[in-house]
Amino acid sequence: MIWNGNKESMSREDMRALQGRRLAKIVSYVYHNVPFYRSKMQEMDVSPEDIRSIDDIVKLPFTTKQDLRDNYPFGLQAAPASEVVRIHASSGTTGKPTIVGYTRKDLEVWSECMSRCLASYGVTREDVFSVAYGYGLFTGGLGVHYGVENLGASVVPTSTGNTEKHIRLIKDLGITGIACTPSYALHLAETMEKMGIDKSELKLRVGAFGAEPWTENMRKEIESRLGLKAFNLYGLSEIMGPCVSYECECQNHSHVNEDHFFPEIIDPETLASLPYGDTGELVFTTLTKTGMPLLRYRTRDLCSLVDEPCACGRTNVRMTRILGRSDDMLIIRGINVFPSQVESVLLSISECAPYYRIIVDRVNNLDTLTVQVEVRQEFFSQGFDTLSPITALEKKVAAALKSVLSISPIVQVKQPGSLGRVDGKTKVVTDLRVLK
Ligand code: DLL
Repeated sequence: MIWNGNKESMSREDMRALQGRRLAKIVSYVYHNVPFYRSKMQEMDVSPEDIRSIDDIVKLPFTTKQDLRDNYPFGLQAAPASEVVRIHASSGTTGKPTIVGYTRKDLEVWSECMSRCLASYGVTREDVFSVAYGYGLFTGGLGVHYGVENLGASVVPTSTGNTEKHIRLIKDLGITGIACTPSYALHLAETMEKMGIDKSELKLRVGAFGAEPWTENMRKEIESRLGLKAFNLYGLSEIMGPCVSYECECQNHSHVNEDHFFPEIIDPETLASLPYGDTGELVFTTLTKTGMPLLRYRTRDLCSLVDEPCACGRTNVRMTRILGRSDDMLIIRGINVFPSQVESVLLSISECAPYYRIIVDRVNNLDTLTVQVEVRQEFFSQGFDTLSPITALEKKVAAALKSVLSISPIVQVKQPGSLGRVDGKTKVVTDLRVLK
């Protein structure tokens, strides 16, 4: 079902006119309320009056995660604090998270866009929907939650955690829909099989999966093991959270809610705009956000845009699956992890040498993070030949990493010089997950 036919099936011409009007308004708003944007635009000699149509977007400055970090925590917020009603946070490249404040109007837009996604997956008021993304600073839990309520289906806020209890609830409550990361969906399937529960005993029929990359093969596996139809859901906290784009019944790329989030593709090296069909870095401008509007935010996600009409009747532009990233961010159990965050934790612990490795793997469909770090020579010679100080140090490092990353890593403390150097530097990240 199309939730908002007016906006999802507009003529391309009307959509571009609407986007142009909204862009002019948002540019004037940030120019007058966010000193960061005003000075960037002044440096580029652009004023709000220069923005008359959506094509003028190329005159505007880009925004990066580094800009958000430099203006931590509220420097890019346009609305006064009294208008902000919710604050979320996502990982930054170092210890500092990215803070995003939402006004009441932003939350309404978020729920509206999320309801469009769910309706497109075929969710109706009759459905009972389990939201198994994390509730908290992460946008996944609350973002999907309010979309389900807004649509009028029942929401079961299961969040992440006890998988067996979750499966019992799916069975006992007759849960028909689920939202979680695709890897967690596979983990659910596996746990279910171990518990001796067959998918025919469940009423699951639809799933909204995202927050991490996944493939067509994973889709087939999830569908056959859980007995549901699996749809892609894409989003990022800086722009809104889950709801930025969504698959329809054709499952041929994801429709962008482009009346609110204007997408562009650029060459990540030259920053030149690329035409539809070309693969490059995805960039979004928020056209209606009032809490923290962003101009030309560089997502670092690589994909392409498709503007051919879709058989479902929606006319909004589609984006392909995310093919990779133009930075080194890892997504582990749906959580964004930058190697630099691991490094800054290790460097803050005096016993650790600056030689480490990060190994990411997938065991029983759950991502694992192993951090190997060399102990400094001076601590090693002070008695690291016995096991207990090593175990204690491993625990200390694991606790420090957990508090920054929100993921429990396996920490292995290694002897000085044992990690091997490549050109004087250890190869830092090994990702053993093969997305088949
Ligand atoms: O992951 C928001 C979200 C929650 C999306 C639940 C979908 C479902 P962040 O933590 O800010 O926000 O991470 C955003 O995750 O730039 C992509 O690299 C990746 N990502 C999100 N959805 C998908 C997807 C949430 N469907 C980053 N496919 C993005 C591939 C995805 N990658």
